[in-house]
Amino acid sequence: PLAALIFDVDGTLAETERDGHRVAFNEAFAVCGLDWHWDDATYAHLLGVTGGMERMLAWWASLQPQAPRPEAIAAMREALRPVHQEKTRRYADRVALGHVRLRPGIARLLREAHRVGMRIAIASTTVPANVETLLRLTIGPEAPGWIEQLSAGDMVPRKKPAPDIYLHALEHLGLEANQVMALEDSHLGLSAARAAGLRCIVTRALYTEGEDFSGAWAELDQLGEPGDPGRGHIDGRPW
Ligand code: XBP
Ligand code: MG
Repeated sequence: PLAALIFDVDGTLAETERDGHRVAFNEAFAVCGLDWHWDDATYAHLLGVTGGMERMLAWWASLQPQAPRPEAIAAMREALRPVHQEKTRRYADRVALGHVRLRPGIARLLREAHRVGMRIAIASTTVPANVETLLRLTIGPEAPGWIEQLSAGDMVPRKKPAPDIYLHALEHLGLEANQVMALEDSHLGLSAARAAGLRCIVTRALYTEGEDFSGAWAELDQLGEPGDPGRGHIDGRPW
C-alpha cells in the first residue's frame, strides 16, 4: 500500500522558475554588481544544471576562456555565496508578492493527503527555506507542518538527477521505495526518482514540456481540480 507521497517543489508544486527564481537571480546579480542577466531562453537552457549555486557556477565557467580549475571553482563558490543569499531573500519577496502560485490540484492534494493521514515528504534541489516560504505564503501557516520530512538543497552531496535526495527522504521516512509515490515535473527529477527505485507521477511544466518522461508511472498536464481532471496517461492507460 502507498504510505507516502514525496513531492518535488520547483515546477511541481508551483511554476516557480520563470517569475520566481529567474527574476530573483537577475535582481541579485544587479544589486551585487554582476553584469549577468538571464533571459527566458538562457534560463531554459540553464535549468539543465540543478541547484542555484551550481547554475551560477556553470554560467560563470561558460564565460571563462578556459575550463576553470577546481581551486578557482571553489573560490568562486565562496564569492557567489552572498549573491545566492540575496537571491533567496528576493525569491521569498517574490512569493510574498504573489508572483508564484500553486499549480492546479496541489493545495487540494496536500490538504487531503494530510487529512487522511498519508505521510508527506519533499525531495527538492532548492534550499529548504524556499519550500517553507512557498507553502506558508500560498496555502497558509499550517501547511509547512504537513511535511513530515523536508529533504532539500545541500543535505546531500549530489543534486538531481542523482537519486541522493530521494534516498535521503526515504531513509528518514523509514520506508521502502515500493511504499512511496514521487511527484515530479522534469526529466531530471524523474531520473532521480527512478534511480531511487520510486514510481513517479510527472506533471509536465512550463520549461519541461516536450521532455522525455518514459519510465513515469503517470504523465499528466496537471493534477487538476474536480471538473478539470487533467490529460495524459496513468499506468499505461490514457486519462
Ligand atoms: C529546482 C532547481 C533549483 C531552483 C533554484 O530543481 O533546479 O535550483 O531553480 O533553487 P528541481 P536554489 O525542481 O528538480 O528540484 O537557488 O534554491 O538552488
Ligand atoms: Mg522540478
